[in-house]
Amino acid sequence: MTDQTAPWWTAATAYQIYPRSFQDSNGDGIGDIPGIISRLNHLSDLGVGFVWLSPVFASPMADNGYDISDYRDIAPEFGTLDDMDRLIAEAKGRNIGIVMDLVVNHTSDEHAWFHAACESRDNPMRDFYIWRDPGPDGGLPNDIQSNFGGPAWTFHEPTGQYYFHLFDPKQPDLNWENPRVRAEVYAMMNWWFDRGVAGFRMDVIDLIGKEPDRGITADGPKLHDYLQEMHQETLAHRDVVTVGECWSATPENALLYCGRDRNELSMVFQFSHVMAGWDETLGKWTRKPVALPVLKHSLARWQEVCAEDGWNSLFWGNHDLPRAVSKYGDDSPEHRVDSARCLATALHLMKGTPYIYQGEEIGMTNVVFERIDQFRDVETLNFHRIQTAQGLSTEDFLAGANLNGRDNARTPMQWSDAEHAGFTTGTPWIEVNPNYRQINVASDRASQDSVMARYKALATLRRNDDLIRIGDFVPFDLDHPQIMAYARRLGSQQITVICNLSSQSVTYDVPQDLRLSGVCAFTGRIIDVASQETLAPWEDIVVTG
Ligand code: TEU
Ligand code: CA
Repeated sequence: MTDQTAPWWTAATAYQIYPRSFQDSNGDGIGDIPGIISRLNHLSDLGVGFVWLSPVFASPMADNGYDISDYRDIAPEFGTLDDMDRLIAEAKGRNIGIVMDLVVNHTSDEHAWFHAACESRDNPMRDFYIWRDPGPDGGLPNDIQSNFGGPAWTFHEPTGQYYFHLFDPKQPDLNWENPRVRAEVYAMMNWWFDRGVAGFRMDVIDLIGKEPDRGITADGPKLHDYLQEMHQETLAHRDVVTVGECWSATPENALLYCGRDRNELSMVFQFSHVMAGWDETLGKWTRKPVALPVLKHSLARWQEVCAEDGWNSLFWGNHDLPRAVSKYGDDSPEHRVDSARCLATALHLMKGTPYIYQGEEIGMTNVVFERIDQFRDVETLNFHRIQTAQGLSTEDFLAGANLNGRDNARTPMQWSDAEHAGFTTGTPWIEVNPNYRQINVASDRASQDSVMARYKALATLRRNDDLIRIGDFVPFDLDHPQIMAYARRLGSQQITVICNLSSQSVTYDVPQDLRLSGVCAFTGRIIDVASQETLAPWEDIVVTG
């Protein structure tokens, strides 16, 4: 049974495509839009409701497209505007919305606006970006650091000022205080809505209210004024989905974005469960295992925050993060499939919109690179330079990069056991993970017990059953080191979810409230959840009654 009045995206399972690595159609080794179109049946087979498409706009690709030089054109290596229109239409024909990536914290330094801004201090577009005179000592205006390492200020010789960039120098930050910038962004968004896109994922949107002079980058004082205005100018009265990437979102400010009466975003990506796995001082470039109770408390807290109002996004990974099965599961041959399935179950039966990052649906693993020249990512290469200059050995750096770097999860989609995993007939832009002969879509499709079969079953449950979509989330035993257990409840219906998120078998004393006789949501078998259950490594028990 489903409630027809709720927004469509509350019943949808989302899928993120990183276009460069999804499917190449012309043998240049780079994934492209015609390639995506040729794989749409894979997505409809999985039961995907909308696709978050990482940037395909015109770009010099300093950050693989997160540096846009023209918001109204497509990068030639990805295709043309016609290809994009065709993708939107073909996806729509399969009931799949295309959600584009709105990268408006910054542009490329090759955007026409930045070219104009660089011409002179009194160019009418100068104020599209953030310029400051050198500091009193003639150096940097202040000590804000870029997320990609080094100062957030780069000196522009010809005009004698510094410009501000929270990412690479090739990604100058837009000046959101300038109403003309905001008007340009809204016009561009409406232009894409008129072309039929189903919404936007908003890149680092919590940074647009920055006040660099006061050292404020995330969650600035004007952030929500801008988001309210954006809603008014673009989203109001459109039946679209929006998800803001907000590294600074906390349980305390989450509802400012996605509360019912706020008129801002459908939901945010928050990262507390991700950052729980980062070292306080060394950041993500070092090993820090996340204890399961920490992870569960974080996820449960967010379920609680959005219990009555707002909406959660649910994700293990994306193009910036390690592969789910390698980070949270066990990617050894013995446990890979079971752990990928169990992680999917644990995440997708919570309340919110689940996001599958391409390849996660077949349990793709982190690639292990041995040399720095195998890496492509600007962030990894910058930090390699910085940290080895500070004395870290390349070997130690590589160990960290293999665990938490961004190229981990950017290797090509593994479609089959054919050469280059069926991704390209040419030379892929980044090496294919050599395990593609064992791990690929073709082999998963052939098996009923595959990771992919589980993702498909989970998407079907969410689409068809209000218990999964809007049922209350009730967690149990949050401090248990191996078991993740919860119930979802709606009226007199309950689903019990018990996952052994470990590589050891566990005997679990099942709380009274989780004991249930009913049917297994995946097999249809009748199950009685007893007072004590022994679960094999990465086994799950999912019963509805
Ligand atoms: O990521 C935001 C961001 O802050 C990341 O750099 C993040 O800190 C890091 O990757 C964590 O591992 C977004 C995009 O998702 C990313 O791909 C872009 O590089 C970045 O914005 C700049 O647009
Ligand atoms: Ca191509």
